[in-house]
Amino acid sequence: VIADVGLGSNLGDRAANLQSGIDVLREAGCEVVMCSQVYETAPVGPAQPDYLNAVVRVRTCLDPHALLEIARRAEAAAGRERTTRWGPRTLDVDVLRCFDDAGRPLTVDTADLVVPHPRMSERAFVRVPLSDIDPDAAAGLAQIDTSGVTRTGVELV
Ligand code: PH2
Ligand code: MG
Ligand code: MG
Repeated sequence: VIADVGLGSNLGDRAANLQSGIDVLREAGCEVVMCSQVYETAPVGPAQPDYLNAVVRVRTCLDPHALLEIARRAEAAAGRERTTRWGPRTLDVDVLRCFDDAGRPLTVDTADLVVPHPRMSERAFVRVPLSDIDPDAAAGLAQIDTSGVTRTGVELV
């Protein structure tokens, strides 16, 4: 499975938190094949600090639910506390899209996981980094407001 995974952080050492998310994905056997730039983004939802956001593409033999499990483990490892919905967090790891080995999109629609992520296309903090790793995602980017999204010099490895 190829999966595009969104990373976000707006508490603590944000860049280190994003990197720790990537590290946990790798330890779980995900091969990181592409990594977007890191962007600083205005918060969507309740007032809270600005985020750093990035998207990585991974290749894995995990199925989408197993990947969700790893995402939660990565969030917990970064000390995430679940408070309010859309509230501030040290690390958010979202399974955005999945593809089978032939490159066909996979869909999941269960209580705990919906893929593709239902709100990803209208969110500039997802679309802009996703466009770095997928030129198709760049199409239509002009139609959404990307003014709250700025590139940082931060490099994830
Ligand atoms: N995540 C949210 C809510 N709001 N805003 C930004 N800029 N970046 C995020 O990653 C984000 C958000 C819930 O997952
Ligand atoms: Mg999220
Ligand atoms: Mg999430």
